[in-house]
Amino acid sequence: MSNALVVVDVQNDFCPGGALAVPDGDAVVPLINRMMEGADAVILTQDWHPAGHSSFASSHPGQAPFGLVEMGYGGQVLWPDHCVQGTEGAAFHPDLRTDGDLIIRKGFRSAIDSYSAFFENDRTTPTGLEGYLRSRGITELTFAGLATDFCVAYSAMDPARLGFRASVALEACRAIDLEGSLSAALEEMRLAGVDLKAV
Ligand code: VGL
Ligand code: ZN
Repeated sequence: MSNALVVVDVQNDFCPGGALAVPDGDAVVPLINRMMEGADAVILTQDWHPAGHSSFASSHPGQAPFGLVEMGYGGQVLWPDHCVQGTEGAAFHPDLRTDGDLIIRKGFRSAIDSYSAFFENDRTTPTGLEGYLRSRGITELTFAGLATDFCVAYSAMDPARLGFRASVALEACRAIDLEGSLSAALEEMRLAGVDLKAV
């Protein structure tokens, strides 16, 4: 049995001062750096959008950030422009250890967002992470990072349905908490069989 730590989106734009800052987001960095030492494999994810991405409110005339639109694949929250490929905002937090085994980028298709490290928001387009984990014999996943109620939650619920064991280290996560999205995400994760490790 082999375990992987999956570090979700610990990028400048999700930290204080960033374009989509998660309150206290940078507080997870020292804890995650320590968690990396005990893992058999370390995988980092990076939100990686082209300019003009369809999840940006700026791409929808008349819409403001944090509004909701219908996208064909379902509801999509509109975000401020963030994690644009190659920008400082898309870079990992400068204090985060990035000497992990794999960096998986997501959200790079203009027409579709990807919260999960496994599938894009249509829930069917794969990122390739499942195959990577299976070919390395990894069966257990621990998630940490940003944001608890979006990319961490979506990333942790997919492996549960794919047959991996998944847990979330809540202490090493921070949330956006948009209109109750944190409590909703915690409940959904519980129902999906994700082991929530207490703060
Ligand atoms: C995220 C909103 C938009 C996240 C990414 O990392 O949780 N949230 N893109
Ligand atoms: Zn994004």
